[in-house]
Amino acid sequence: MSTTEENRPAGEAGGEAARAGRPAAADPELTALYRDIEAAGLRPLWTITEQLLTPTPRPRAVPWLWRAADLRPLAERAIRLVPVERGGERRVLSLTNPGLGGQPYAAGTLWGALQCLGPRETAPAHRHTPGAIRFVTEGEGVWTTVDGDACDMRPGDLVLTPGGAWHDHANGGDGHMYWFDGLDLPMIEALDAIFFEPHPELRQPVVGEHNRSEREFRDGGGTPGDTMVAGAVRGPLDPNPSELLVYRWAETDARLTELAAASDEPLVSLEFTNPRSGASVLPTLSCGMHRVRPGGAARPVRRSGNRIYVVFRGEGHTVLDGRRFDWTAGDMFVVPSWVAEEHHSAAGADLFSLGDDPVLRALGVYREERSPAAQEVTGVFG
Ligand code: 1HN
Repeated sequence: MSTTEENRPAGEAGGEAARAGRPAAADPELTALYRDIEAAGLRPLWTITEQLLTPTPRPRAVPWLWRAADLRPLAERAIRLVPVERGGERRVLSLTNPGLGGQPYAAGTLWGALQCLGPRETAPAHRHTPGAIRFVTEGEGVWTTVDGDACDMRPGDLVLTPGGAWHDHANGGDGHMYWFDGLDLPMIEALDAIFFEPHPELRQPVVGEHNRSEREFRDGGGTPGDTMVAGAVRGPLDPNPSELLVYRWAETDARLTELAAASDEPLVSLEFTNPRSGASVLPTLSCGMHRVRPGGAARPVRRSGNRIYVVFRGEGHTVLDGRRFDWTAGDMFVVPSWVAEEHHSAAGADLFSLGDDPVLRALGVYREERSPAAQEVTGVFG
């Protein structure tokens, strides 16, 4: 690059001010340049480089935790007071990250929420481009119908509603039911690719017996080993969602037990996979389950991309960038990109996770970093 008279900053002292967009008062030409750049609808990159190109990710979302003790009674009151109807579509309380300026998102790329249904209620059938997953925390009697396949839901089950699939939730029982909803909605919104369509009927027709995808998978010779991997998916990427729509807790639990027996790590993890390709369950979202061994203290790890955790069983705490987040069953917390996380549990615990990492991997921008030393705890959340 050449340094000519034209682009050399005017004098030593003036250079820094000029780059920062703070023209020295004595330089009317530079003042006029910045005024005219702004008036032309332009921004000079040299004044904003450092805020755009940060050494590591600076997510606007902050580490945060929502307690079951708050979520659960509010959902119960909503069941009593707010009907589930067309227009509103769903009785859902969204995890709203205080770093995101009031947007109803848990993190910049992820929607997380608690959804609930009362006795005999139906959340109306619709479809949209964002993909979703459900992780059941409590209750029974609800099935989610996905393109005609009624998938029964029980605690610990994972149910997929891929982008574009018709879906409704029906409670055929007399109890209340609660589950975690995770969606790629903020990501699809950022891509300006939201499409939504209500189904002409409240409930779409159910085709045949319940749990068709599960039965077809079994009848085709599929085994639980095809539905999850130890650790996390590293290999294939798949633009298609899994055709298997339900991952049952009994199988997840059995696999975690097996993994824990075969290792002395403080934490064992599995990721649910698309059995056809071995990729993540949806092209945009990964789902995992993590068992913290009694007395377990996992080593810190940071990853690019966002994650939401749902505490399924047990209690413990997670250290996020030096702050301790205490949790118990039903709590939900978010780990924004590149925040160091470290899980602990005295009596053992099971955590469900939702991540956006398939997208980062597809784009070649995924990174993770492990550290051998526990973080120093300098604060406590809440
Ligand atoms: C949705 O369709 C569901 O189908 C849940 O249960 C949560 C959040 C935003 C947009 C669509 C559901 C949602 C959603």
